[in-house]
Amino acid sequence: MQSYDFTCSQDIDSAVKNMRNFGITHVPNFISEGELGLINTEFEKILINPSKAIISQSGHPMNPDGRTARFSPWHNDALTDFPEITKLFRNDFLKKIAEAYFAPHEIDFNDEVFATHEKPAETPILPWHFDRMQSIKFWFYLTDTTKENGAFEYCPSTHWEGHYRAGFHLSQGCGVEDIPNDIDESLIRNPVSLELKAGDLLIFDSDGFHRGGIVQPDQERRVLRGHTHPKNLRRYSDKPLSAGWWLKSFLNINKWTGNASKRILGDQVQDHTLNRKKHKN
Ligand SMILES: O=C(O)CCC(=O)C(=O)O
Ligand SMILES: [Fe+2]
Repeated sequence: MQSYDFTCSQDIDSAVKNMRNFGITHVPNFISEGELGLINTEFEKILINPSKAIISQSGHPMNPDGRTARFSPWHNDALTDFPEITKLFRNDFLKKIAEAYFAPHEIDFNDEVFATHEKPAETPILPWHFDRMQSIKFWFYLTDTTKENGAFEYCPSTHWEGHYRAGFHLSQGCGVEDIPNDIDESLIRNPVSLELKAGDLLIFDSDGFHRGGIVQPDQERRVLRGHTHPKNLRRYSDKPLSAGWWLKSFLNINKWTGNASKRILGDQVQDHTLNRKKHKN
């Protein structure tokens, strides 16, 4: 069995400690064999069947033959239409980890769940980035997954860098949607490919640098992931007169304070991190 510096047993304190230190944690054998079969069947349905608990179903934003669905495990129909997936993302152990990670702040626990089915392609499922919207994600592969299947990659401990990058841009008056988040590949160090068994639990802070791998010919990747956000999180667009709206306006003094509110960078040492609006993350 593959194990990492951040692998731990099913224990809240160890998981939260790993999340703090590495931005990621791996808990082997979370879903039983029996449940996995049922979850795979529901996964196939969630991508195409109609249900009021489904928010959207579409092609994958970056994987040409892939599919994705967004689902609310808290909708009244969720437990009837997709019982196993709903129970998985309402799980109390997951909730306790999320609460402990953000305490004393309140959270929206797994307010959205994504099912993604990726197919062979020439390009990575997603390029190196950190998410513009703050979250932790509960992630499960539904089949044993290696690099051949386009395994997820993460740079442990970069969640601190993403956290402060995002905070810096927001305080400078950049909107959430405009945060430069596609990381220049030449800055990537010590990436880890998450080659895991079906049903292992992976949790990561999406402020850490991460990407999807490349699905090789004749392979597939099946992922279920739940997104947990801090409550009342600032979203992509700002309502007039909201805090974010004022920060974006000329009244934000940080826009006028030059190098008093930021570090200088030499012309040859510019940051080439790009903003990307091609897909939601
Ligand atoms: O699908 C992948 O491997 C990357 C997913 C991702 O970027 C995310 O969940 O934030
Ligand atoms: Fe992401």
